[in-house]
Amino acid sequence: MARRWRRLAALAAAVAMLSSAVLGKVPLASTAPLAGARGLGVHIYDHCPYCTRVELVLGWHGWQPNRLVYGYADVAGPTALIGKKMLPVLTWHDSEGQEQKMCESKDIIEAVESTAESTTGRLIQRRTGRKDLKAWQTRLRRVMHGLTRPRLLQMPIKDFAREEDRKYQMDKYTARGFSYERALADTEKLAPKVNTLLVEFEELLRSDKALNAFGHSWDDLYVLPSLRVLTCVKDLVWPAKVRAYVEQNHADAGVACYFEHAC
Ligand SMILES: N[C@@H](CCC(=O)N[C@@H](CS)C(=O)NCC(=O)O)C(=O)O
Repeated sequence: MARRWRRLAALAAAVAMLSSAVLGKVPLASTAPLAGARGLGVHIYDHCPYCTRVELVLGWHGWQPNRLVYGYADVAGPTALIGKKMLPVLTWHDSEGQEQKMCESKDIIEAVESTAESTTGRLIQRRTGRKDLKAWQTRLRRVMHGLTRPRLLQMPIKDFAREEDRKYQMDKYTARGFSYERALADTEKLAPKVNTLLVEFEELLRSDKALNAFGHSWDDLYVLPSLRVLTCVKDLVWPAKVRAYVEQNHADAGVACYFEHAC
């Protein structure tokens, strides 16, 4: 019986290794996937929250990857990387000069964190599951997109530089019932709601740079990209502490916010 279980376990491990290799990911057993990595490239959409969380962690760890931004309607570019139109993707050459690619923001962040473990140490603790934070995020999600979707199209980012890129985003959300006209007409209704949420957010911050007193965690990685996207909305009033939290964390990572282009 025990031998049978051992055989099954060995088979499961082999399947895990194989699927990892097929997907171009580093097997989880690797403790420092980016050790000796050269020519790091981070392939992103500037406005994408999954991409921002990856850029934050790379930046906080001092990595300065080549930043490759794609037009939102560019299907061929991302597909050439991983076989589907989805970003972020991290690319690099390993210590043997082999090209490596990794998708899924969580996997990329874990690769960065586990590689740093032996040198600078991990920076990101697990998500806490704070109920106050979860409730706040749920309320924000309900009202933020009406403000951000139309305005992101006006930001000077490669994502939406071409007419076809803007059309791609509009078609995507219009097909789900989102109305750009109605959203813009609702600005005066939506902005005060988000302003209230920003005031409430100040109370959730338990240190200047992080949501929790112990430092950065996945709580911050879920929230900071949403707050960054909100920086494209001119009508919002940012409490000083909240603005400092957003600006400082992005500045530390070398990631620009949209404050100066807000409309
Ligand atoms: N689970 C993925 C999600 C990535 C994702 O959804 N990326 C979006 C951009 S925000 C994407 O590439 N969408 C392609 C499209 O909408 O055409 C991750 O965490 O990396």
